[in-house]
Amino acid sequence: MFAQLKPVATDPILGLMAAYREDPNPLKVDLGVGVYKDEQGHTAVLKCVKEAEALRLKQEDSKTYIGMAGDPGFNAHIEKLAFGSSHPVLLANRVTTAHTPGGTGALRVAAEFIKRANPDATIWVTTPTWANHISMFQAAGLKVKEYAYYDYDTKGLKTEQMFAELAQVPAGDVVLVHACCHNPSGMDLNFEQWQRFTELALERGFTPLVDMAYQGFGSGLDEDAKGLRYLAERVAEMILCSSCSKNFGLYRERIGAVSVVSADSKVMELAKVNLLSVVRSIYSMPPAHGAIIVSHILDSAELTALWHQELAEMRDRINSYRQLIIDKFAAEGITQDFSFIARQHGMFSFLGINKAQIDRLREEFSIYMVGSSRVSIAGLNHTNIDYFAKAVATVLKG
Ligand code: PLP
Ligand code: TYF
Repeated sequence: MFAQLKPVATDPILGLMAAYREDPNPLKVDLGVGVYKDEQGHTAVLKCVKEAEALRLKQEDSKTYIGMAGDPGFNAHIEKLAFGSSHPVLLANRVTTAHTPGGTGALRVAAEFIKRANPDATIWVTTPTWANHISMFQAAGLKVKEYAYYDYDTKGLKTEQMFAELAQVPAGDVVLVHACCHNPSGMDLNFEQWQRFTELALERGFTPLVDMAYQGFGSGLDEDAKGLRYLAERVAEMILCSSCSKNFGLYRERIGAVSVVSADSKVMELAKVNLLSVVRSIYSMPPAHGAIIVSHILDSAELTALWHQELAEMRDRINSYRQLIIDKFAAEGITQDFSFIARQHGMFSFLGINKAQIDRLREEFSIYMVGSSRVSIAGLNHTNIDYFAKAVATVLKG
């Protein structure tokens, strides 16, 4: 029966990762996958993580199963980190959280949970969005539709079109919004736009699903969550999917969380049993390691301070390269306007170059970026930035 299987397209981002690995060119530059790299081009384990792991090794006295919701200590921490410690939804006991295998696990659990609550729900995603969003929601049997978001011409948002389209979303549907550091465009909602989004959610009766994979990578931990906190204060229901892959550098440990906000604590209990039943039907219980590491860090004032420092270092490095790209491009005589790169946030921006130029960068210069011209800025460093700017100048000249 396996011979009857049909071939499937592989994830182009992960394919790019493999192609880069195999490229023998010593000058090769990886601007593909969204993984933080330091000035040495290395994705190091954070110092706070190393310390927490040492602590875990010393303290752990059992490997018995944890519950379906995962580590309660982690779940309490992640709620406070996302919503802020005294958010009304937390004080009113309206939130239930399960830790999940990565942000991806959180999104898949959320999708199955939505399917249970409203099997007819359509989930609306930004154009464009992370490709996995669409395939994951469809795999869970949800219908997916898109709403206008990034404007490839102005390199900003299609603000009015976006709100006009959201004003047509029927009650009972779900609208996915990126909390910060939009993947793939780097273009985020400003606070006023979060307010308008909130108004529409209330008016239309759709349920927001906030995906926060990059808290702390945009402007700061609290700043990046400001919009979702405002939204959560006003809507009766929403879902938040968060990830510790980027901000704790725990990618391969697969740690994230799904938090369901309900109208009151009674509905929250109903949401909780359903959420856990979804979890049980997929993987019973999540892996513990990543959650315990994060808990150890957030339990300790000292490790938390170290984490804040390391997170700020990653954020500041990316932000400084946003400006440096613009400066280096100008120095290479590029006259095209790239100032938008400094107005965007997080790991990614679209360069806005065409397919032939992207192919030439890969084939002639071993510079790898996603086919949409999305670049992962952390792949740049003092050793390769001039090479990159020169190569872009060359392909832009044609
Ligand atoms: N959501 C978005 C927008 C992402 O870019 C990612 C990937 O980094 C995720 C969710 C899930 O990340 P992970 O499953 O690695 O935690
Ligand atoms: O968009 C990115 O590069 C990150 C990492 O299947 C990623 O979100 C990419 C593809 C994938 C899982 C993670």
